[in-house]
Amino acid sequence: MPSTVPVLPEGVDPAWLPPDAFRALGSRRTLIHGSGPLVETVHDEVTLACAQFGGQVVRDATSASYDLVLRVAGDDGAEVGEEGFLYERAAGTTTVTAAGHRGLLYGLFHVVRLGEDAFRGTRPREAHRPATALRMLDHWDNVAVHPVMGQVERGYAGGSLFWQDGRARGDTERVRAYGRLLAACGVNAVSVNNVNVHDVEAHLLTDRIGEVAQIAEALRPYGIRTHLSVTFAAPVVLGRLPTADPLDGAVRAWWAKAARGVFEAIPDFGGFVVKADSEGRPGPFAYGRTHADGANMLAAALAPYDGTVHWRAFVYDHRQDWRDRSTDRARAAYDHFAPLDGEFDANAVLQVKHGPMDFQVREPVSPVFGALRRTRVAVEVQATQEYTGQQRHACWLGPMWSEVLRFRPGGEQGLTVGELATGGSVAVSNAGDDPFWTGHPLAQANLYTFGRLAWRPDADPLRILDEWIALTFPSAPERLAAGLRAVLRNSWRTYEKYTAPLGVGFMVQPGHHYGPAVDGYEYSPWGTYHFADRDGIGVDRSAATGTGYASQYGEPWSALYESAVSCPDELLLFFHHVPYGHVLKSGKTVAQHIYDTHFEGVEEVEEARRVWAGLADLVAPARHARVAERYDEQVRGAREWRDQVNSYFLRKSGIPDERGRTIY
Ligand code: GCW
Repeated sequence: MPSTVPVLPEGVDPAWLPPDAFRALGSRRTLIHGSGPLVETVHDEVTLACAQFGGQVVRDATSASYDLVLRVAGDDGAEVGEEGFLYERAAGTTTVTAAGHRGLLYGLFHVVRLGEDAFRGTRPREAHRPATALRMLDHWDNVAVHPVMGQVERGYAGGSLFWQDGRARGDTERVRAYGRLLAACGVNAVSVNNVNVHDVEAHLLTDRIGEVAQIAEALRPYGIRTHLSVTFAAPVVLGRLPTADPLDGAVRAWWAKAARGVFEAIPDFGGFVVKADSEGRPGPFAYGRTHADGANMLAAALAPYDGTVHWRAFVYDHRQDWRDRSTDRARAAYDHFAPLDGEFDANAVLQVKHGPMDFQVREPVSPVFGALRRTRVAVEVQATQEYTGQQRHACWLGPMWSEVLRFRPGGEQGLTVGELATGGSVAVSNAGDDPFWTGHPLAQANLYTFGRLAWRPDADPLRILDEWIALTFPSAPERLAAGLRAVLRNSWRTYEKYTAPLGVGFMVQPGHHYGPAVDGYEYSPWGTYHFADRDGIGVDRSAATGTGYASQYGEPWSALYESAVSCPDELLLFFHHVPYGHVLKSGKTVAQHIYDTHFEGVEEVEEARRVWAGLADLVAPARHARVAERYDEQVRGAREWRDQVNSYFLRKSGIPDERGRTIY
């Protein structure tokens, strides 16, 4: 039997699973007990590690003592569910007990993460289980290269891992390697195509489902279920029906048959992801139906097979008149979906972007999480750095996602977003066929952190960063670990400093969204305005005088955001239009804050580049060079942002920099 463990193609970076990360495991005596497909994966993993480091692996024996016992024990581990495991160490033996084979795989990677610590001292029984059953990466991958968006929409890591030359890749070794990386950080679902489903990709649902099945087969040994983005218009474009009306009998029958075909090809298929009535995609509005009608129709088709529909809440008017101040894009998800609360079927999940706009460097948490108490929701973040430097800039998003997941929409006593998102955690993937997987090698930390936060939304992101460092650089001296921490831990805040200030968002080049253009979207139909004039800047979203968005929150948030006095500085311009002389809680005026943060942001990037240069002797040359080259671009980009933003506000406001620095 060939091993499940993929052989990485020549030149591909092992990311957080280099052989050395398995040293502690591979040099021990391990007993594996139990059966199930993923137990075979666990067995192959341990076998390979032992072959490399001199350990031993034994199957289903009883006597003798082992350093590590990995066992599937049915009832014994039942309290931690299908994917959880119990972990303990006593009398020189470390034991992982799982109720099912899936849990054993996660238990194995837990041992890998602990390294030598897994084999020291004693540990009382600990229960580990994921916070949510769905931890998914959405790939915005096109099968055919799109004339504008390319192979991967908003992709900054080369081509697709799944699709090449208009078809599923024949060689699935790399796909399996991806699945392995994902399993090691806790991800268990992947959606394999873009939510903007174009003509070619529509066929994956029916006549090209075999290609999806090929991908599913490669991911399955690592516990990953495959999902598919589908177009709402499928009955028309594929089935040649005259309508896609969700209440039409023939349309419903068409979807039921399509779902049957999918599950015949992929028995453990996860479900559909749908972007409907959004940015030009077809949806139920065309037939006078609601989004609940649309989602429930697909839920009904999937229900016989336990499939789930992930229906995206990213629905807004992208043909807005900038002259009309009463429309507010931020309001859209709540306005569309709050009235439908309670109307979605049990296997329909509403997938909500973490903020009300679109993955900006700083947004408030979407009010939808607090409003929909009778709907299963999933939280969607963006690992692909569309608005946060496009994997040319180092920007570790762990702290931002952690803030979102720990936010309590109902106030201190209420549940967190991580707890409310019972429908799962989803990230738009930042991976592609680039040798480093993510373009910027340090962007691997975002992918890893997402998986770990999906597993445990209340985890400390800095500890996850340390985990990633220890796995990725297993024999790293402390100087390297300290350097990596230094360049990453605050990189999100640094990025925020040199880009759009105080939560106002955008100010990017239209279309590709890279680099500054303060007024890039100001008079466009997209609804992403900052309203800067000679006197002030910001969007009045208060209930008293603005768009009323602030009142979509419950207390204490609606009161906090309503007033410019109580609104947190970092969100001030998201919620309020204020004069440049407005004094922030920090004691600085808005104008001075803009100048100061933009100078600081650039200095911080310059410092990060220096720190990275000083690590050259500790990092493999190819990786070091790739990151160094990205830092050159980040420094250039940050200076461009600084100078455009500072010059813009100096010219608009006429307020000089207190410190007399050069502004153009
Ligand atoms: O962030 C925006 C992107 C689009 C994307 C859309 C979405 C897939 O600019 O490229 O489309 O969001 O989330 O659907």
